[in-house]
Amino acid sequence: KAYRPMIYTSEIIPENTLSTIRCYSTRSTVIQLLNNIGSKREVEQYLKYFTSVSQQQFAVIKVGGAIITQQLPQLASCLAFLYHLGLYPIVVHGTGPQINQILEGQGVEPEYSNGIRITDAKTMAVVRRCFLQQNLRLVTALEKMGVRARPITGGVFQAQYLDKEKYKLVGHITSVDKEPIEASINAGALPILTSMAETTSGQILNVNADVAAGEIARVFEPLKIVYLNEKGGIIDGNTKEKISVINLDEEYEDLLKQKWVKYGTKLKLKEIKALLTYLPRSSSVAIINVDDLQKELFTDSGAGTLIRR
Ligand code: X2W
Repeated sequence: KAYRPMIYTSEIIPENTLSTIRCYSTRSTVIQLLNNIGSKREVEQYLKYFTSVSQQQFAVIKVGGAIITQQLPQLASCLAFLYHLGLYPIVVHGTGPQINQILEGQGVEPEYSNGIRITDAKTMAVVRRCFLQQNLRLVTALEKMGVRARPITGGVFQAQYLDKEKYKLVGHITSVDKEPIEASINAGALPILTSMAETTSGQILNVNADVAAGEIARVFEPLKIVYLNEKGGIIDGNTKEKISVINLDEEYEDLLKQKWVKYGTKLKLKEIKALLTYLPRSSSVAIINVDDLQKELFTDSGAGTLIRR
């Protein structure tokens, strides 16, 4: 049986939780957060729902590289909150902005096609370094909050070259090994994944983190799929307003024809469309800001952009 450090079930949430939590130094965060979100009844209802499945099926959370730079404390405390409730999201992170910063520092213009980085060997060295650095940053920030976190920087994504001529060292994921992730969760540690993949002959390839997170969601079929971005959702390029819901069955074709839907946004939407077509109809993807994570998980109203079929 998988190890859960703490589960607050319906008996303890309303009355006794707060006193139980105080035994732990980081638990004050939990108290604060519980007070910030929804009613206790709502929180309790969602906790029951989230603990009704196996631990690895709670959530997949994709963290954009920009979040690690701009909102690391908020991110770490959100993940700590979940961890201390006994909820273990599978975290997949990117590192796009950090790669670009280093490349620009070297006088190299980052090159993309369709939102995918063209990754030559020199660029791949930067990609790898950034992934390892940002992974360590995230894991360290979590450990400082009393969270056991396991860096998983390889051994999960098997890949082939997406198009060696065009993109060079970029992978198309062909299979996902669940074992390192399950082992981490069973050992009571949050799995923190980079989106690097490898070929059968051991060549490391670069994969877009949105795509890799989608592949993880495909194999684990979690209750929640969350993409954290700094904009807190998808912003309509014409109205400049946040889109609250996208119903893919009705809106996808039109959306893809919009001029503002390009590069990373287009890639993200395509990935999410493929994922939700594959998963049960009840599945949805939320694109939100890290500050709204609790609200998204524990209240009916949610936050950011919800994508469903
Ligand atoms: C991405 C991987 C990092 C990533 C890249 O090199 O930028 C490809 O495009 P964000 O921060 O989530 O955008 N890989 C092939 O996706 O990071």
